[in-house]
Amino acid sequence: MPNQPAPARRALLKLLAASPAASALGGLAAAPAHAAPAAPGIVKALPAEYFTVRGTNAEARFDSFADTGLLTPNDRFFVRNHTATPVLDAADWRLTLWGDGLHGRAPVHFTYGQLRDLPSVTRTALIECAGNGRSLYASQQGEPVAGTPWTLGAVGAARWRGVRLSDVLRRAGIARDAVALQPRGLDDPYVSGGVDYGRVRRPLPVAKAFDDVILAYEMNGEPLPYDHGYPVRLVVPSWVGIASIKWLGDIEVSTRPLGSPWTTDWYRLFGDAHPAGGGEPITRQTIKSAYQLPFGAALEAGRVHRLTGRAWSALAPVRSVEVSTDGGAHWRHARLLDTPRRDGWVRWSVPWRPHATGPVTLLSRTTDTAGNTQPERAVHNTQGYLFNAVVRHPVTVV
Ligand SMILES: Nc1nc2c(c(=O)[nH]1)N[C@H]1C(S)=C(S)[C@@H](COP(=O)(O)O)O[C@H]1N2
Ligand SMILES: [Mo]
Repeated sequence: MPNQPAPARRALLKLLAASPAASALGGLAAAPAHAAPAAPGIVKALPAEYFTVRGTNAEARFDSFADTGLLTPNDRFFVRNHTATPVLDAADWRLTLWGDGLHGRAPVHFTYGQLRDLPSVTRTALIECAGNGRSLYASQQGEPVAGTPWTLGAVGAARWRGVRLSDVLRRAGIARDAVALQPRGLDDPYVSGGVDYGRVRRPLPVAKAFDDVILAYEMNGEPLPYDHGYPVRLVVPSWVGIASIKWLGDIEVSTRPLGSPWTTDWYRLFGDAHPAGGGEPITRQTIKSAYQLPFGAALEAGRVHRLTGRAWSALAPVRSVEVSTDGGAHWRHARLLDTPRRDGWVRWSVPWRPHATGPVTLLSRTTDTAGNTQPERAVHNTQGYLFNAVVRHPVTVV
């Protein structure tokens, strides 16, 4: 991608130019040189113990979630940027709604202050990239896929505060026959392979918008961080991360179905197991579990280890987690440490005393209350979305 270094420079210049922002971020300019490998275009610090930088994105290290609670702290939350974080000012930001799906057909604007004055709601939801776990298609199933080679850390849970999208749509005068919305971000247009795809945007059915979508301005009790969509982002619970448009600038409201490259070229399933020309645009995330342990961790023989992890399903609350410490020959139940909820994850633990030294494969398998269980293999698709298989987690007993 020819434009990578430029956004980084631009973001930094924007950041330095925005003096209240720069002082709010305190030590950034003064950060010691050894602090962190920067990702082009990401504002926050990315210490190597918490993040792996992948191009313009930063994956959270899943093993590092061991010392976090049910919510992922803002400074530990993964970042998925198509281009670069724009450092925006809430004072001159506004949201525009427009399109033939509004009664008056004239655009309607909301300032940041006007949104803050609407009734607020707070809810916990995971944001998880559609491609979370993508690299396991190759490493575990021998199937090549295209896209950012995430391991399991393109997911996080936060408590979001904001306003219901339905409240904003009603106030804007949404027409009875409106069927589709298209929220769009204010980050730079996405250019790849010499093609300008325009600003990041993806259609959302009106039915989902009226169900549980919020326009969030707070994340875990703080104003949204720049990298996570300041001043306002969409949070679309249980859907793939791309639906939760950051740095929201405008929403088209339409009486006809809408499309964008994010529903035609990407975020649908292509490949032998799928309809020719691709499946329907993907919506819901899937079911997963993971150990909070580095791949290849060394564990001492002859003593009891408390293995911990997390399990989540976008389809229904988690019902149980089974683990195997012998490559899948025997399974037992892990203890769930949280009450399973929709749109959240649960922490789990299991004691293990390994005897023989050598390599071992740990497995974990989530089942949810709708009866979905992680399969042994995920169904391949060329872009590596929706990996849901039981992960084979290698460790060594020493
Ligand atoms: N405007 C805009 N919104 C966006 C993106 C983006 O690049 N630009 N990335 C999307 C993708 S692919 C994901 S997975 C989530 C990631 O949210 P996060 O960076 O806050 O973790 O944001 C989504 N919203
Ligand atoms: Mo994503």
